[in-house]
Amino acid sequence: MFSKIKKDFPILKRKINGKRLIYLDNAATTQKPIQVIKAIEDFYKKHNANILRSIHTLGEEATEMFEDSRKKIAKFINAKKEEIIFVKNTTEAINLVAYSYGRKIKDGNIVTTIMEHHSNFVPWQYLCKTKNLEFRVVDINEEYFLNNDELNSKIDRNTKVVAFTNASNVLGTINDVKEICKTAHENNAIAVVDAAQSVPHLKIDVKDIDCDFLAFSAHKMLGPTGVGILYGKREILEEMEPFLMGGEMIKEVSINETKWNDLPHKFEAGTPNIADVIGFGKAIEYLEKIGMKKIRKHDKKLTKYALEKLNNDKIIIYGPKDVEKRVGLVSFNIKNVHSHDVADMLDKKFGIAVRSGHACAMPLMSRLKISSIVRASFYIYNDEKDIDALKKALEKIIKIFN
Ligand code: C6P
Repeated sequence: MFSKIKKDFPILKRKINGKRLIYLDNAATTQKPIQVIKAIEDFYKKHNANILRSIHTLGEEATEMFEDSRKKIAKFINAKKEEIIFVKNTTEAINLVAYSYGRKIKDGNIVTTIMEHHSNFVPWQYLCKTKNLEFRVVDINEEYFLNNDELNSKIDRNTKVVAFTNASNVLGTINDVKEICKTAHENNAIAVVDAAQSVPHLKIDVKDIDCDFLAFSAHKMLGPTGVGILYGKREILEEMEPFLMGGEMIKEVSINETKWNDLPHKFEAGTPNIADVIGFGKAIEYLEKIGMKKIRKHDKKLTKYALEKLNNDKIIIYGPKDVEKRVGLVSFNIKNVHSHDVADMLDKKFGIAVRSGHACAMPLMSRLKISSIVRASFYIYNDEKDIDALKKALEKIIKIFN
């Protein structure tokens, strides 16, 4: 099945610097299948109208298609449709929580971890600074897992929010979300899960995890850019004040007062990214047709293969050894060669796209005592041949630089 998937992705036919494109930058954003591209085109060609406003045929069609996507996404993570809020990306989803929920916090501490992407670090650090709250950061151990003892001691009765990633975009480490949410709740804190790198790879069930908030981006799972999802528990969202104010998030406005709209619209001010939300619905359909279990199996197979193939005394690999405990990405450095030089050469000489740099995780870079990494990240259209090509190219780069 996975061998046939490539044909659905037109961009994979491209040549880069005369070579077949080998796309290994999926943790940054994945490529889009023709089904998603066509769904967006079809919307603009046949159904384009604003939603929830106009009672004409196009308006009703657009609203139905948009809300249908919301239902698909809700089902995908086992949430209720009114618990799915459309934003523009994971970053905005987390900022919404830090701003709207954060506004109610008066004292105490917020716990996060050293392996966070800046999106789940900076908003909390800023909230702590502006509200005079204590900002606590849990470290990792030598095996690249969160330090459990430290986690359990840093979360205490004064903790208001535990904000942590389900899977690290640098290490690949999968954290025990269920257990961390439980610890947060035992201390009357809420749990905010950054699922940007987990929802594309793992079957996520928000009821089973029992998180209070979960954030992810469509563009990292075959969907378009400009669409993010914030899942929030209904009872918590009901109590929160809106983040942005304007059209469609109101029920009634007078000179003296405004009544907020019902969920989820209370948090969706203004015209949303209608076409791309509909495109994301198609991406969910595509992933479900393959099945998240199969996607995870493929992911583990490629990660295991990559870890074996990149085993070289000139290459330093970061992240857990056990593929059961990591998502489909491998970060590494070639000794004495800057990550940007490696990435540049992979692109220019071999047509291989990888990410290089600090990967928006500067606190983690400092912790690892490095300034940057090279990262190869996989998705459903990658195969062993792509990794073989990466291995060969890296061996040549090692020779050139030595
Ligand atoms: N990481 C990467 O190359 P946005 O940009 O808002 O869609 O996603 C932000 C984000 C939040 N959390 C994690 C764990 C992430 O990996 C990302 C995005 C990309 O690693 C772009 S920096």
